[in-house]
Amino acid sequence: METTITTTTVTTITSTTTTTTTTTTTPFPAIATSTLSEYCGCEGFTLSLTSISFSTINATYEWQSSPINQNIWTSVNGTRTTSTLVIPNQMNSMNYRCIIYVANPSPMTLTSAIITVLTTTNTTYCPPRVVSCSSGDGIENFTLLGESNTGVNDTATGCSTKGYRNQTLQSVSLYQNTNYTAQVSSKYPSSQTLAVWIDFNNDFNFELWERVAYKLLNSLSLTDVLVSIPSSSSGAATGTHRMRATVIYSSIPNSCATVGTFGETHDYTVNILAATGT
Ligand SMILES: [Ca+2]
Ligand SMILES: [Ca+2]
Repeated sequence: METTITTTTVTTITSTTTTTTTTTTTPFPAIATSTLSEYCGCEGFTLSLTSISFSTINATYEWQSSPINQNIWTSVNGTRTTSTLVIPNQMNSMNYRCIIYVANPSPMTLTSAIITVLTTTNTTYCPPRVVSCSSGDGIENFTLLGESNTGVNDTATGCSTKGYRNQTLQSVSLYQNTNYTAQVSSKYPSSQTLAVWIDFNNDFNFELWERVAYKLLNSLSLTDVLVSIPSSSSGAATGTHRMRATVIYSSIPNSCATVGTFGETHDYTVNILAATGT
């Protein structure tokens, strides 16, 4: 977004005097901004105004949303005395604008420039909500040996930026309807709860039925973790899938890390193979 300021200068010359009149027009009284341009299901965002060119004394604000490019506006949360608004979740891509009720020096109603926030929840894998791993919470080592000499062998990983490590270049092949043992450690000694999901239906979401491991890590040492790959009839489709491992301190992890304050997420790739007579 950019602000365009149009300045018109009119100079009138008469035989005896010169008069110069300058008129400045700002096309929008403020510009709507968002902390995210793409909403991906894990982290909400905050709308606010910049380039404000009205008096904020006693002004009130009403944010409105419209399905993208449809110009059908509805109030998001009524009229408020603050110009910022937190949007915790968004189903579809939306436009936002703010109606500004100016009080000073005289009442008038203004409308901000529009902003677009796209929803990418169902078209890409969302990074989880940012949690902290700087105290050692999270995943230090994650090892899972599979078939045909494949395996994830992710060791001494430390604390990832924003608590998220995309290691999907590492791939492990696993049979349907078979149990495996992963070895996982944290750098924090207690209350690190691990969950592992595989997106068997490749819909970019990790549902509860896709959880293949769940274990409390209460040691700095490697802990054996049972990874149970379900049968074909229980949804373990053959082929390539995203695998997500999340550790959260003192809370039950979900794949968006929407609970807890400390933890970390690693993503890997799994190739599910057809069961061989098991
Ligand atoms: Ca890590
Ligand atoms: Ca899924």
